[in-house]
Amino acid sequence: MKLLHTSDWHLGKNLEGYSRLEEQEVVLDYLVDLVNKENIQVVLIAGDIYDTANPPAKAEQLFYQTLKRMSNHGQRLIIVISGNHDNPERLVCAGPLAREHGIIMIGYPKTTIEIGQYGKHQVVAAGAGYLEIEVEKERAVILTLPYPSEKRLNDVLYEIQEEEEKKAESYGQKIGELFSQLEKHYREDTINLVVSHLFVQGSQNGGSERSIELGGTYVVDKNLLPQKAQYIALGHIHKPQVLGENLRYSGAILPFNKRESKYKNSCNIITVAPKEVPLVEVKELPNPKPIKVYRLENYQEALEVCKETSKEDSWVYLEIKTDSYMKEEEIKELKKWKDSIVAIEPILAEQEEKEEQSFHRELPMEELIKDFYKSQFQTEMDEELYQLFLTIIRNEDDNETDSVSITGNQ
Ligand SMILES: [Mn+2]
Repeated sequence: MKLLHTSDWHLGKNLEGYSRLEEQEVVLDYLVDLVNKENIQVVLIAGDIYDTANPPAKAEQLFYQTLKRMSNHGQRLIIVISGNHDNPERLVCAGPLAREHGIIMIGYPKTTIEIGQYGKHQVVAAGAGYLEIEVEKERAVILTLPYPSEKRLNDVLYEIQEEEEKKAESYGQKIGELFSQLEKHYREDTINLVVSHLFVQGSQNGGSERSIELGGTYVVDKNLLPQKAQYIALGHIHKPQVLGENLRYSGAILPFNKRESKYKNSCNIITVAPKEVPLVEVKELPNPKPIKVYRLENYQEALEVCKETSKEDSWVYLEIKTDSYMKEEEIKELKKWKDSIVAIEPILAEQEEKEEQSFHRELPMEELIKDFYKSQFQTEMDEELYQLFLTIIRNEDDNETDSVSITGNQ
């Protein structure tokens, strides 16, 4: 069986207010060509299809168009799960229409998919959190775990009141327990896979996480994932990475901010048969409009950069050292040369000194977070969020909080 693993499309995401849909379209076009060229039979999309729970109509349109083209009239199976950015109910609401195109959409952990025909293929067995597919006489058992917020996880794992004490178990333990139940569906004559949207320990963050999954609360140890799985297709971290031969983040389809521009984006092609070690090929994705960051000594240098880059398709950040705030005419002049300047950040001399100092000083966590927040969002952290942060680092009992709304940007 030949599969494609991709995730974190974040359709509808903006860069400082600028739409990225055109770029997303270019990359998705590439993926449609790729699945045809490589004769991919099954596509796994591991969550964060959209950037927000309420995506713009154009983003939804792009999603449906892409799935339709990828499926090629149901010749190819596509399995989509929700990530922390997706609204699970909304993501799957086109499911009944998608089915005849061979598209399976899963919003919540422990969802049971209907058995039967999907496009040209079959779901031959299914239960809460798993399905068995048949594609050209080969069978695969796929465990599906869409983003499991702590609340969703409690809802699906413990339905009975008596199990209240189990809620106190760590997030990782709960995930481990769920997987050890699901893993029983694996067989020797099937290809055994997982698709999930999770923060697994060992991941290097991609750059856009401003998450409060600090202190390990929402992190899952990789040893708690099904050891018998031949391939585990993960979404959530935007930087592609290998946590084990069979355990990978495909990474996002584009760099979504300047920190993410430091690495290349890719997707994975997996060729696998029952009982065999899969063959994984990493395919680099096109980056139609790269994000470039320039740190400049003065206004003149900035002007030079704008002239040099005026003809190329790129997003530009200018960080300009200056003694005073920049004049409006100067900003206009820069934008006249380069129209895709996303931000001009004056670095005042005193600010630079402070940056250097704070780098060397050892501040308590309570103060560092305020500085960090201010440097990231150019505004003071509000009191509610600050208190929430304190609660977490002081390790108070916070099990009832649903982390979806406050988890970061990944
Ligand atoms: Mn994401």
